[in-house]
This record gives sequence, structure tokens and C-alpha cells, in this order.
Amino acid sequence: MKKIVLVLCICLLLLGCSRKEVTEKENSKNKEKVVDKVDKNNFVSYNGDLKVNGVRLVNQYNEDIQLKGISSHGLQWFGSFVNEENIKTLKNEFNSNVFRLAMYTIDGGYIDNKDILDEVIKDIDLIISNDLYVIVDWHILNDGNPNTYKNEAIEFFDIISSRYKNSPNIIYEICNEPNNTSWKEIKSYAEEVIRVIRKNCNNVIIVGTNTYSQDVLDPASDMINEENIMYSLHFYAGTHTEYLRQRAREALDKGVALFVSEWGVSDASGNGGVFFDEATKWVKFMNENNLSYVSWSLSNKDETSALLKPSSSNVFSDNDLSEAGGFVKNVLLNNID
Ligand code: IDC
Repeated sequence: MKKIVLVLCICLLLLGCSRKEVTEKENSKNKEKVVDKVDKNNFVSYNGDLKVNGVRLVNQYNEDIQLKGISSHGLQWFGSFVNEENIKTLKNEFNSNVFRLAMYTIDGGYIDNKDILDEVIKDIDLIISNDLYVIVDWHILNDGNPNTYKNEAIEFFDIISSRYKNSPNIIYEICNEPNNTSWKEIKSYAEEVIRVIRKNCNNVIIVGTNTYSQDVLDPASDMINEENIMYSLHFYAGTHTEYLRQRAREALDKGVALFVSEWGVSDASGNGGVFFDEATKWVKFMNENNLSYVSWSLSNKDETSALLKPSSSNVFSDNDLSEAGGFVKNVLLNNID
């Protein structure tokens, strides 16, 4: 009897070891796959459809992924900076893997002039052809409550999501910065717009939170009951400090998946500073929590958040980078931490 038990134990032990060997082999194979096969030229081809798993953003293999990149300024004003040369520079020299198209609603945006749709489509195609992720941002701001132009939002997202229904590249940001409204209003808007997008595809959707996308605890007790939803957290280093990082930590602890779809080194006006010390704290925080982030903005406007000097032409090089631009380039190259 003892002998039988002993033999059985040895068998089990051997089986365990060989299992372990197999998993170890599989793991190292997977690692090889990630390290050797992803680079800037096949970023989306490799990572494919993104998903939200708990608070994590993951790729098609369920591997963690961190998107990092730049946002346009308002396309109605600075759209000419979204061009082939600049997108290639951001990809090759800044290691950006995502670009955000800020399409304002009012102030000369879609509500005022629907021709901007053609530009958005042209820009999306350009970014897709560079194998990058692209955030299509319905940039509400002065129109505080997203329900103000809900019907237009539904029309817009129906057009884009049916046109790009098979494209893993697109991330939908359905309301940049709600303000002076309530989570109840935002949630009911989001549910309607999400329903329209979901008829076409299952891509990740980012939902703004109240108070210019800072009230990230609101969804904790009242989540949107859909797959692949994230909530935006926006900060400007001269205005938003540790208290907002603390709120973000609490939100993450409570299961709110966060995406920093806009941040700047200036104060919240887009000017002032620059505030590199506080921005560095934010960068550390985002990297530690594997949060994805997108910096405001690719423009040569005379304001400190602009990544280019006022003298920059539409196609920029290193000499054209503003103080903010130089800093953000280093952030994206992982030189700041
Ligand atoms: C700012 C621009 C500025 C423009 C203003 C109003 O930097 O040039 O005049 O919008 O359109 C946000 C907004 C973003 C703001 C940015 C800085 O999403 O549109 O851009 N900001 O103020 N939220 C917090 C800060």
C-alpha cells in the first residue's frame, strides 16, 4: 500500500513538473511575441481590438496596454497640423501610439459647420494608415450638458461607427468635458449614444465625467452597464494636484476604469506656468497605474499648453517644440519618471 502511494506521489510530482515546464515555455513564448513582434509599425495590427477588463485596458490577447499620445487642438482652428508628416513624426520620434481628434461641437465645430466631418474622416484614415489608435472626440465644452446636442451626437457617432465598424483603431470619446450638469444627465446621454455605436461595433468608448472630467467618483456607485467603457479623467498640472490623484486612486479602487484623454502642463485655462514638477508627479502616477494618456495640444497657439512655438509652420521639427513640447516628448520617450 505504502509503495503504491509512493509511486502515485512520484507520478503526480512528475506530471506537475512537466506541466510547469509547458506553462513556462508558453509564457516565454508569449513574452517573445510581445517583445519581438510589436513595434511602432504594427502597433494596432498586433494589439487589435482593445477591451476593458476591470479597470485595465487590454489588447486582443488580454495583455495590458498603455496608450500614449497627443491631442489635436480644435480641428476647426488648428486642423492643418494633423498631416502625414506630423503623424509620422509623433509615431517615429515621440513613440506615440494614439492620436486624438478634438472635434468641437460649438465654437465653429460640428454643430456650426458639418463640413468638418470630411476632415475628421480624412484624419481618421491617415491615422489608421499609420497603424495607430485614434480617439474620435466629441469635444463639448461651453455646451456643458451633453444632452444639449444629443441628436447631433447620435447622428455623428452613427456615421462614424458604421463607416469604421470593422476597424480596431477607433476609440470613441462621446463627451469631452461635461460641466455644470449631473452624472444622471451624463449617464442618460451616454447610454443613448452607446446604444447607437454598439449597433455597429464593440470598440472602447470613453465617457466624460462632470466638472470638466474630474468627477471620476460619480460612476463608482452608478456604472454604465455595458462592456468596454472607460471614464475620462482630465488634469492640468497648474490647477489639479494631489487631491485629484487621490480621487483617481479611490475611483480605481472602486472599479472605475480611467483614461486620461486630455492633460496639460499649463493651468486649466490652457495657459500659465509651465508646471513641470506637478506634471512629473502626474506622469509617475499614470505610469504606475498603467493609465493611458493624451496630451493637449498639437498647435502653435501662443499659450503654454501648445506643444509648438508660435513660429512653427504646419510641419514641425524638434526646433519648433515649445517648452511644453520638449517636456511631453520626453514623457512619451519615458525619459521623465
Ligand atoms: C482650450 C484651448 C484654448 C481655447 C479654449 C476654448 O487651449 O486655446 O481658447 O480651449 O476653446 C480643456 C478643454 C480644452 C481647453 C483646455 C485648456 O478640453 O478645450 O482648450 N482645457 O483650457 N479642459 C480643461 C482645460
